[in-house]
Amino acid sequence: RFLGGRNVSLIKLPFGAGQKKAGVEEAPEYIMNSGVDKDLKKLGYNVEVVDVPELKKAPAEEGPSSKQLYRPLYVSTACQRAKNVIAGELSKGSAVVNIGGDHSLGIATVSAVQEVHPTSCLLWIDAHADINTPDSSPSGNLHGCPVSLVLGYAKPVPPEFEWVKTCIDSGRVAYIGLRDVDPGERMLLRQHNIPFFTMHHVDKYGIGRVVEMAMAAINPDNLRPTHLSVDVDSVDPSIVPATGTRVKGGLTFREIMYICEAVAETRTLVALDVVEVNPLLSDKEGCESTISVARSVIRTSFGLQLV
Ligand code: 4U7
Ligand code: MN
Ligand code: MN
Ligand code: MN
Repeated sequence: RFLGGRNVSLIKLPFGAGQKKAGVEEAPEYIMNSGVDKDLKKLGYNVEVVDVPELKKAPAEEGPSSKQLYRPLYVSTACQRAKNVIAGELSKGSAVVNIGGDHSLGIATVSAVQEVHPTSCLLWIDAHADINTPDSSPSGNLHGCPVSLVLGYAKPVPPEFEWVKTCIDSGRVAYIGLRDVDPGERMLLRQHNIPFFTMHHVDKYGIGRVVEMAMAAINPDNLRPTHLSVDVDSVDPSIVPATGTRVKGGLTFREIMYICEAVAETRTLVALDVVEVNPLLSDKEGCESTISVARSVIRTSFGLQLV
């Protein structure tokens, strides 16, 4: 019942204006060069590499913005473009790997996945909940807001994002890895009863039961296609230092691998996001370690090859 069949499109999304640190737009090149295409071919997939280089080009004018948001026009334009490319690949019946780039691209990835696979569930692996509304955002950075936009919680919607549909409901979204959640975000999570598993829960129950509970909440019988969105800052900064918003006490290498294995086992994966790698924020060794985790996430989510 593997929904993506044997075709996978690796989509390079060199975009970083959802936050303020330069370098995250360089990540797709580094991640691709690590050999993820060969990994997937070895697993028996037909692989297509799709680049969206125009995401690097900022629009000439940002225009006066409401809400104190950072570069909303650029983020909106890039996400609209990325959404169309991703939806095009999904429409061919392929699974997609969305290689970011910062997590504001979640606006594009969720919009595309929900358009083509409208019943799919979303598993968001992150130190952060990324559910700030433009009003609640402490930073103005849109990589902290994608979930609120696709759930329709951003009210009023900033004019730049009027194209974004409320495309998923809270019953199909779950989080694992949280450990840095803002007050406005906590309120929304509670108010809408969104299942979230923090690092405290991972310690308390173990990753096995946490993944079981998360998937039971959003995809109980594996009847839904699954969209797995991996922010690499979910993983502990000791092995993933090359990322913009590090938070101590993250997932171990085995814990992130376990999540990917469990999703692979469901045979329901249609979309995987790997975002927030910033090769410029660490030394050579830290950068290699980070890229290697990103590569392992991709390989493992598309196939169990433990022994
Ligand atoms: B990421 C933050 F305030 N919540 O909104 C914000 F702590 O995609 C961080 O998960 C957001 O890396 C991090 O700016 C976004 C902050
Ligand atoms: Mn994060
Ligand atoms: Mn994130
Ligand atoms: Mn981050």
